[in-house]
Amino acid sequence: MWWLKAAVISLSVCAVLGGRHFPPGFMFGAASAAYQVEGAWNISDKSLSIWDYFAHTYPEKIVGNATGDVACDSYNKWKTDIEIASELGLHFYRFSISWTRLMPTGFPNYISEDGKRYYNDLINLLLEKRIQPVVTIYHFDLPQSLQDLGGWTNPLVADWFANYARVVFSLFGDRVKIWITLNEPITFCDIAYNVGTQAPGYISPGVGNYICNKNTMLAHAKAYRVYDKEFRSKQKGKVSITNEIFWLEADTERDEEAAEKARQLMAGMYCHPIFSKQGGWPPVIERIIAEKSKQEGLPYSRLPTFTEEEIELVKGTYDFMGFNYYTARTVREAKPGEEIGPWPFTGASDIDIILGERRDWKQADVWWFYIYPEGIRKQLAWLKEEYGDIEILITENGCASSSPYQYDEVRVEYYKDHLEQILLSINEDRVRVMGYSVWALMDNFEWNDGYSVKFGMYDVDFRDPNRTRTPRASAEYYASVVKSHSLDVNNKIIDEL
Ligand code: PNW
Repeated sequence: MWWLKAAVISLSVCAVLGGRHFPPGFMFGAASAAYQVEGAWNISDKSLSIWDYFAHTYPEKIVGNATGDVACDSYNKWKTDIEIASELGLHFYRFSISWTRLMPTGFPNYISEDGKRYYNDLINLLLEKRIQPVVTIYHFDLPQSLQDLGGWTNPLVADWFANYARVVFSLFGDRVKIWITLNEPITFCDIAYNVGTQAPGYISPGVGNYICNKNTMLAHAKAYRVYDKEFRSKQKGKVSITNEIFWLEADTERDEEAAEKARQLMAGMYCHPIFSKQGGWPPVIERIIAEKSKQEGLPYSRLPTFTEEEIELVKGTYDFMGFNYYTARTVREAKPGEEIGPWPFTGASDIDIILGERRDWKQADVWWFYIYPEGIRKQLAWLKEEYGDIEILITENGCASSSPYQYDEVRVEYYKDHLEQILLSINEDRVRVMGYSVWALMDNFEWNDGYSVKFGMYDVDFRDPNRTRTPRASAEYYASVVKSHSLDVNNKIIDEL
């Protein structure tokens, strides 16, 4: 009965290794975004996006007056990008499409041949190298011409976006099977309109952010419905949205209610309309903003309501859930009269909360970045509890640094600690995590931080016209994780930690 023995041995090997192994089919990837890497901002028939305009018009809002004019020059260096993705052994590469490169007028009356060629080349070579393209349709770079018409605060933006998405599906959907409609609407609604540091740079806290929030939900939903009706049966892909969520933890036991309120604001405003059974806004937030608006003498809520039809349109428009995780905060109720800082992400002042950090959370050398690996597991558990047993793709996770160091042991440790927590989520909490993507494949234009903040597994030399990419220790570590499909890796970096 040799086979029985063999079976028992292999089962016990699995049991020993199981804890450190990722499930079969679990996908490892890395990510980028068009404006952050492509450069070639005015090449061919490409028109201006809001980030082209913002970086050129308000250089003082970006560290070192940096722009994405050249960035990593991925418009020309895309083959090198695929080479390094290949070197890492990635199962997928997540990149985004530049709306203004593909559809310079913003509308589907004109498709750029050059834009079409660029993304076709990229997708085809990825597939040739057996790397699955995971495509974000929108990553912060709205056509400036649509911004001039109000951008994300004009309700028509939902149709503009759905029409753009239709073009993208029809051109690339024969080969792209995983789609992210919008990346982090919280960033381009809440940061953008609460503090004005992101394009388009308007400040309208408590008003613009909520209008934008509603319109992103409709835009995502309309694009999803387009895929459903016109493409799904032929193309058989999956479509969702990606949200960025900080894990928000009660400061003390007494603060649990405040923490839950904060989660409903940060996660709920962008998840509840899509992923919950009821749809619409998270009730607690809808109620609070309505009350505040009344106190302010408004005859209606600053939070635009969803009609019944809109609730139905948006509800259930997902095939999985995209989730970006970087960091965490503590939450407590504000004391009466206590000033609430200009916290960019939330209408924190609308819900009277104060965010903080724990002393034992290590800080990466970037101001907003506290390292709390347990937060990713807690957030995954919360999402499952709140919205049900949905497949989750971790579309971004990674560590910021301000130094270009080659030996980036903080980043290596960050990946290892977060991947350990993800394994616990999968094995203990039974959360269906389908894959994991590092932000970022290489250093790139980090929005307001310009090139001063780095996330790359590859260093990019931005003084070199060649934009040479050089692997860091984290690249070597990640490649060994991907290769062994586990955290049991022979890697001297880990031994030295
Ligand atoms: C994400 N914050 O955005 C984006 O998807 C990427 O484009 C970006 O490069 C990456 O994270 C790293 O920042 C964020 O202020 C923007 O907390 C802002 C914050 C976090 C993430």
